[in-house]
Amino acid sequence: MKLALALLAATLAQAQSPLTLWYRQPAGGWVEALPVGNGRLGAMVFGDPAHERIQFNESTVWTGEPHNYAHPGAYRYLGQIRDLLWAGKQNPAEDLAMREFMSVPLHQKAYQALGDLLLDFPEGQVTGYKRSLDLDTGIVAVEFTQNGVRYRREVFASYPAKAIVVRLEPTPPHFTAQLKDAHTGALSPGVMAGRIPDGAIRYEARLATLRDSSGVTLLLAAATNFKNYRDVTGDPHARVEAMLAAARTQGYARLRAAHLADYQRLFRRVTLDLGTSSAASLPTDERIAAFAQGNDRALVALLFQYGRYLLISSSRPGGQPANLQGIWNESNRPPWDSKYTDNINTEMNYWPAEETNVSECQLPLFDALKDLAQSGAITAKEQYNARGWVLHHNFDLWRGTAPINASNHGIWQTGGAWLSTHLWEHYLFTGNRQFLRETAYPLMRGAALFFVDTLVQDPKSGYLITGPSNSPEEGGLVMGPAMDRQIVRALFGDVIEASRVLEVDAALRDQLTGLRARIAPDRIGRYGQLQEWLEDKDDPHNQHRHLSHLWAVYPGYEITPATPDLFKAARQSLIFRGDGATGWSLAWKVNLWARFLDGDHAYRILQNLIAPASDKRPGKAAHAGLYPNMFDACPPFQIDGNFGAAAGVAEMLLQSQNGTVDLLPALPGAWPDGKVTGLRARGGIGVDMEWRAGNLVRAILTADENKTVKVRYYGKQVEIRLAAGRPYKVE
Ligand code: FUC
Repeated sequence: MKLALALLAATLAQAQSPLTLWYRQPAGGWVEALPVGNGRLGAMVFGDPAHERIQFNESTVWTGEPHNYAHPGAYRYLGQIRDLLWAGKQNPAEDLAMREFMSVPLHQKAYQALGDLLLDFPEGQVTGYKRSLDLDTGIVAVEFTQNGVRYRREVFASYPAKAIVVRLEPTPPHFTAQLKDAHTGALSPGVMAGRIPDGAIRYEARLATLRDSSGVTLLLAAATNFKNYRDVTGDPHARVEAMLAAARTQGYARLRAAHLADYQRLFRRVTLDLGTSSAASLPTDERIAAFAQGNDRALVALLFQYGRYLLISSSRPGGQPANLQGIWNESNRPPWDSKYTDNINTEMNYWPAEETNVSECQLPLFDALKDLAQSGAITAKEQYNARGWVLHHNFDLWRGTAPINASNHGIWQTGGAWLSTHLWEHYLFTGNRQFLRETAYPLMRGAALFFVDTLVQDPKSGYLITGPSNSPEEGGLVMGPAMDRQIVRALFGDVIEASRVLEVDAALRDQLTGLRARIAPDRIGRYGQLQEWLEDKDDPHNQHRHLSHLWAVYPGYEITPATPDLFKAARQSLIFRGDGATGWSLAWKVNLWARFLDGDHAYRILQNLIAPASDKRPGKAAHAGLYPNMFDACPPFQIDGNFGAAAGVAEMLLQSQNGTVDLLPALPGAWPDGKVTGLRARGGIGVDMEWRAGNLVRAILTADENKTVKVRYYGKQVEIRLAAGRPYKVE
């Protein structure tokens, strides 16, 4: 009896744990299944008692093979394309570019599914079913009672053990385990190996079964022959064997403990409490459905922490960066190839990395930038006859950097420049000079050199502009869109600053300073809007998902309250764009409204984001929101919205751009009381805060190094002196 009560109490406590997603039924479809991942392996757990499906991915399973996509000699057409654009002949310019200036081939390759682990158990009546994902442990659990026995299935992806671990407790009367190859459909009990039909990737997945007195542990390892974007000479079999050999020497308790130690070291750095309500005791799918009718503050905190969980699970040092779906993909023809779209989506994936204290999760992106700087140098040379490196609006496992798909939106020059600003931000947040010197600066410098060589003078205004380019993804091929100019100004500014910190490249610094001042400034148009293009041609009724010209407000910070006219115009542009959008666009709007210091408006956008998503079905409109598993829907599922939303919540609570640490800059009325610990501000500063009735009770700032910082809260600004490692209380 006592035990039963204790069990019941434990079950209830878990049901209401603020860090748990949970459901009363198995997943009906993929967007109901629960994700686990260790950065290289990802899996979706469906949780059917009798027929478990664990669909899994490995991050280097892609179509294609090592390939350089640059279009040899394309630079010979550059002048002609520009002249056509300057003569107002956009269609002929796009046609010429389509013929002579595009990636070879025109499309990049696709991320693939790898397989399913299928577990079959005896059928039978089940009671007390529950399926959950505990973000505090990174463990998916499936629990139910059958024939009087309470079963618990646990699944996690271990970074230290390099494997997906499945635990069955107690040992079921009997069960079968099979691997199903996502490319051939073949079923096999212990090993699955093959080659991607369209390409050079070979893969192997292998299952090991370990039994002990209290249950069964299944270890799933998978690997490919991918070594790097130019080398596929790895041996998947040897890799998988090595992974399993190491993992199988450990019992379940040790595997679990090692996973917790690794995962919690990252996850537990941040806590967020926005208060709770009765809705918090409901299953997660029901909470999403009910969100609009109430104020389920704890669901916002859950979404925030889920973003951190997903980043830890899909982007770990040594692996690939998080792609359009992170690492989770069921299809061999996924939407947009589940690759890297860097005219917003890839960057958004990393927006929460620094501020929410999982900085090292951004390292895979920086590794990718090292590759892209190499392949992008070839594209720069062949297509622009320029130094440095360039990345257009997509890349793939093979680090394609040339313009893909169509000239009216594929030719967009500032992907590498934008991603390079992440390098500088990483330095600002961490203060890691070695990283700045060895990794960041050479990449940033190369990204800037490309524009030193390619900025051209606008014949009308005399200013410097980029081109041919695009304001993602509208308006076609143009010269000098606002976003490009903002990004290049930011990049040049970052390189100038970095060269000062490192005391290098004085001549380049002067040159960049001179060029930067000549880049066409932002302009205010006839509707009081910030112009998206050089010409005053914005349509105030345009509610396009991309908010490119607002880049300088967020993620950039050139336009701030200190530039009041531009700030007002940018705000007007955002108002014109409306409060609806695709998933990731909503997430961007949350961040933008936070930067406009309007917490209530940011919260209104969050309400649009936290709504049941629906995909396009006959007779039914698609709309953005959250799927039952809280994956964000563009629709379809794209993980950027999850990451952008997590960043947005952080941005509402803390900002640190432009040299001031701003506490609770955009706190909405909906969150009068709360507490957050472990956020990070630029300057290497940790921030904890507690507020009540909308007022800051206390903030604790802890800096990595001695420094003086400006802190602002509720219009008050103070300057404080922080001693390294010593918490400073602001009240
Ligand atoms: C950009 C967006 C689309 C989608 C795609 C992956 O092209 O405009 O909405 O997010 O990336």
